[in-house]
Amino acid sequence: MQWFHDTKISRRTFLAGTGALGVATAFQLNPLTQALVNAGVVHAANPIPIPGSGEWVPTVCQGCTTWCMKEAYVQDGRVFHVRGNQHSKITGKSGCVRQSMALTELYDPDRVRYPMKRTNPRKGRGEDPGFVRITWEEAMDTFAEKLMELRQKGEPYKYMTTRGRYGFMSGVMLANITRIIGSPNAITHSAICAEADKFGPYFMEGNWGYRQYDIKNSRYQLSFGADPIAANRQVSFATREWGNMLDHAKVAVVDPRFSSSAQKADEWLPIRPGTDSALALALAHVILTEELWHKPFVGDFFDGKNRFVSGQTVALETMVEAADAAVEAEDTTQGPTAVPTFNERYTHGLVQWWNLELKDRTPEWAAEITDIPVEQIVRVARDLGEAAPRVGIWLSRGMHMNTRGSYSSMCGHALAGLLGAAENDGGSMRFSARPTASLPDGAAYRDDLAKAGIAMEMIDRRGRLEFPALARGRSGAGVISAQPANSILEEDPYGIEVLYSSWNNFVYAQPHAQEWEEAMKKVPFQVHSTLNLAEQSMFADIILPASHSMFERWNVVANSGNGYGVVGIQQPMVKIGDIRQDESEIPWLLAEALDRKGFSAPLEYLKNEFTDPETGAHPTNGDELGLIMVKMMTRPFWDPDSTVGGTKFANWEEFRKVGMWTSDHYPFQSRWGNMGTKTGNFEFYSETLKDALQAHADRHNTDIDNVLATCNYEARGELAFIPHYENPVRHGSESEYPFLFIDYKHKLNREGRGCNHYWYTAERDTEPGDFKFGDAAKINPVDAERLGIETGDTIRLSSVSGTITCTASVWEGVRPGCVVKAFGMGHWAYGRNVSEEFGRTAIGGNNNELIPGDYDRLSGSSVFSGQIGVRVEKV
Ligand SMILES: Nc1nc2c(c(=O)[nH]1)N[C@H]1C(S)=C(S)[C@@H](COP(=O)(O)OP(=O)(O)OC[C@H]3O[C@@H](n4cnc5c(=O)[nH]c(N)nc54)[C@H](O)[C@@H]3O)O[C@H]1N2
Ligand SMILES: Nc1nc2c(c(=O)[nH]1)N[C@H]1C(S)=C(S)[C@@H](COP(=O)(O)OP(=O)(O)OC[C@H]3O[C@@H](n4cnc5c(=O)[nH]c(N)nc54)[C@H](O)[C@@H]3O)O[C@H]1N2
Ligand code: SF4
Ligand SMILES: [Mo]
Repeated sequence: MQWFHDTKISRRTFLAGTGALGVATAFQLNPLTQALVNAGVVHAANPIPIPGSGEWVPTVCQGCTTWCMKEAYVQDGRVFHVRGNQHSKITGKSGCVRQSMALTELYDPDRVRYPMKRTNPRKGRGEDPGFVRITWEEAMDTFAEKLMELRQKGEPYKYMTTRGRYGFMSGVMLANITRIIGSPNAITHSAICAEADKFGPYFMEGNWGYRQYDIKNSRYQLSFGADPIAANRQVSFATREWGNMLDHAKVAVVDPRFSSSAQKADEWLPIRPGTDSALALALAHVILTEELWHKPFVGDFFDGKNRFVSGQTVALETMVEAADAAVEAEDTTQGPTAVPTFNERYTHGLVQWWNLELKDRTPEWAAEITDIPVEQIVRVARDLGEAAPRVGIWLSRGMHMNTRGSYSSMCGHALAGLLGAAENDGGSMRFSARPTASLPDGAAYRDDLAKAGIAMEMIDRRGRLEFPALARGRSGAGVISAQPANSILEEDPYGIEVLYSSWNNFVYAQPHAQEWEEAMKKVPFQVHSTLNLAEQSMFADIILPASHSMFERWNVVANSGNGYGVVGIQQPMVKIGDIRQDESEIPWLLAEALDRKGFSAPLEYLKNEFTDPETGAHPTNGDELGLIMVKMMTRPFWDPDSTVGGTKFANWEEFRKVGMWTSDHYPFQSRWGNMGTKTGNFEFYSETLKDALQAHADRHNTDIDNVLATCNYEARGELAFIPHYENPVRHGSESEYPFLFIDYKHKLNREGRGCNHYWYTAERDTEPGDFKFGDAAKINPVDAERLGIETGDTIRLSSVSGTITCTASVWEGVRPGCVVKAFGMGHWAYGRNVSEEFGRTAIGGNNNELIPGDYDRLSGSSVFSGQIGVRVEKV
């Protein structure tokens, strides 16, 4: 590969004490160039690259879950620039503000550049792990030895892998090899991400997944907490199109925080936290009483007369006189007959929903609960009805990652059904098909020990009575990402003795982070595959320096937007230090190390099952494995004999140069009547959920009401199957913790990654009310005056979970009674820019030390929003 260079940058790692900030330059550089030199992006001696002599190499950004198709400009073995892939029908060459921060992650002087081992056996905050450099061979041999000890004890299930962000090849290392070793415990971060987001869409329209929004053709966007121009999953596309969209669509943003999107919206609805479902139900109430539903999708009353009157039930059937033909024929056998009062077209259970729930959910009722005025609720409902079906209903973690959030998700998404916006032009639709080929799972390589191991209960307790985790409608099919900490501490179902964490920082990113810190002290042997030393690393015994996803590895990543599904490849274009590709080289090295210890199954699996589709060759090392996996997965797109639609390529090399495949445009309305639910229709009364709950209850010899009571939901009887209101669960009493905490993603966050970056801290004030270099907790001036707090004061925030210290910012964009704070600061161990003293002291505080450990158990999700009580005190 001529475009692959090892730049051999010999910077010392953070703990070895790097002096990169002090790069000596013989001449004065302007501040921007100096910053680039400091970050290692350009050479001090020759800071200006010769233009035009490099090349654009396609790749994919994974700075957030938008997963944009990109091109990186590589010259002289360095990456200088990133832009949208010119072939992308979602973004073209454009990109969000964070795309360039990928470069400073790549060239972060604090990156880990070689494997290390811990020399201090004591684990805990403030303990210096005493990392020292080791070889890859020693690292992998130690890892393999620990796994072999577990197998020798007959306890391979005490091995756990955790993953945060990932590429599509991650399953080989994290799940398939783990199962060959004999553990079922491949734990993903999905349930601290947004599983509740999928709950409503699945149980109403059969889509366990996120949605794309046809904003180019929409006439109304209603956001429940989403801030699409700053976060969520369409950021580059939304930032490009939002301005144009404002010319033809109204926007209403429901959020206790005056978000970037709210600032550009027609309506801001600063809702009382945790009460979104009341608002959604009241909107539905008005849409029905005012006959604003989309009849071509939902249907109509048999005689066209609206019977949805507040407070009144509607009969499921109505008696009608005999048909005229029977009267004319004097056929007296045909008396009055019963017909459905409402003829539903592509939906199911509208009248039951109305009778069981909606008839009483008036705007007046909702106004009391939500604090949103009746007139505004009615106005938004009417505008939605007028714009239907070209309406986007945008959900977010803020509205559904709460204790009863599965039902919030249903309440919100139900509006897409009523307005005919589901799977429709100008509305929202599931992700487009992106038919990558799957990789061989290695089942044939599991011996009896492995089979017995993977039959053990999983560490996250999924499927227990109190953890239905109904992903895709199956009891216990979803992950409960936060639960392992508790399981480890209680040794129920058992303890974990070997942990491999890949691309995650659970000690920082998990709610009630203190519990992860405690649990990690208890796991005797841990490996962290990471770019930077992070809080998670501080508990690790072995550090594996991983490739940067965008520039240093082979992988496949797919996404959807603007009606197109896209599949892109990441490819190695540079290499910093002695790193390895996390999803191909690291599994290969582990398999080799296990082989050296006499356990050959993982290596046989990799050598036998993976074949280059062009040459038939098998891999002989991890880099080859990476390329082969990419070619195998993407074959449907470049094999000339393939029958999948979308972009056509003649061969692999042609595909590699473009770097991405694009599907045909989304076929709107094609799923109407074929939704993938039990009835095939959009289920306002979810027969699909009824079956799933019944199956879970049967598994535990109980009834559905008991499942709901055990899992802390209020619904009993048939309410369980429809979108309905549940009172928010408040964590902490109002007297002790009078404020409610609002956590959100800063527009510069690249999940937990780009944070050790000068721009990240220096430009934090790109969110209004935030400070440069600081960690702001924003409160309303009314509250500030009452508490005698001014901007710049040091304040202490406390909740039932813990206490953090940060800086007050008095800002009108917060609903009174709330504290708004961006996720992202409060790292006690990351890098020089984001920790006050690495390994000990953070700048500001981690929101997750305030957020309690609680669940929305039907989806398995962790709680991050709803009503988290906090106390605010001036220090
Ligand atoms: N900038 C940026 N974008 C990202 C990411 C990132 O790190 N940075 N990460 C990506 C990832 S991993 C994910 S999962 C998605 C998540 O994207 P979203 O699901 O959109 O969720 P969050 O960004 O976590 O934001 C929560 C939002 O809810 C609001 N909120 C809080 N409480 C309430 C409430 O009670 N009601 C309402 N209506 N709103 C409330 C907050 O103000 C905030 O706007 O974003 C992705 N996009
Ligand atoms: N309070 C609060 N908590 C949150 C959220 C929030 O909005 N508020 N968001 C939640 C959400 S939506 C998510 S998805 C999770 C994310 O949380 P995690 O799943 O823990 O993921 P990250 O924080 O992105 O993981 C960061 C780690 O991965 C390493 N890393 C970065 N790039 C790579 C790579 O290419 N390869 C490898 N091997 N390692 C790499 C970094 O150095 C760092 O150690 O956090 C959740 N936690
Ligand atoms: S940070 Fe997110 S939105 Fe921005 S370019 Fe990367 S993947 Fe796309
Ligand atoms: Mo996420």
